[in-house]
Amino acid sequence: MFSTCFSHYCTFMCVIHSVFAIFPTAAGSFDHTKFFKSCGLAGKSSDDVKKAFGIIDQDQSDFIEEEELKLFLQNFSASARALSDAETKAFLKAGDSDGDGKIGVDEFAAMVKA
Ligand SMILES: [Ca+2]
Ligand SMILES: [Ca+2]
Repeated sequence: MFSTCFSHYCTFMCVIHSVFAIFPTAAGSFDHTKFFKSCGLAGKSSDDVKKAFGIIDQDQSDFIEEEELKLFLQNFSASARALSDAETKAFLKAGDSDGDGKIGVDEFAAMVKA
């Protein structure tokens, strides 16, 4: 999926990949706060956070919909599991502050930096 190195994405994706040692493998164990902290995204510039958003927003709709959120981990590793429905809903609820059922770039940034 993102196996090609896109210059400036490369460093970013390498950081992300390095967290796989601590990656949640058991269903129900995903914790987005821990994830963003451990992958270093929380400390990235808002430009980098926007780039990450653009990767997760696969259909370029400017929103991360539930379906994209479910496959969130697979953007970082093709072999990662999909989130469970419960995890996806919890993740969405945590980020969706205006309640429209999807995550905008501002909501994403707020969640990453939380
Ligand atoms: Ca989208
Ligand atoms: Ca929203």
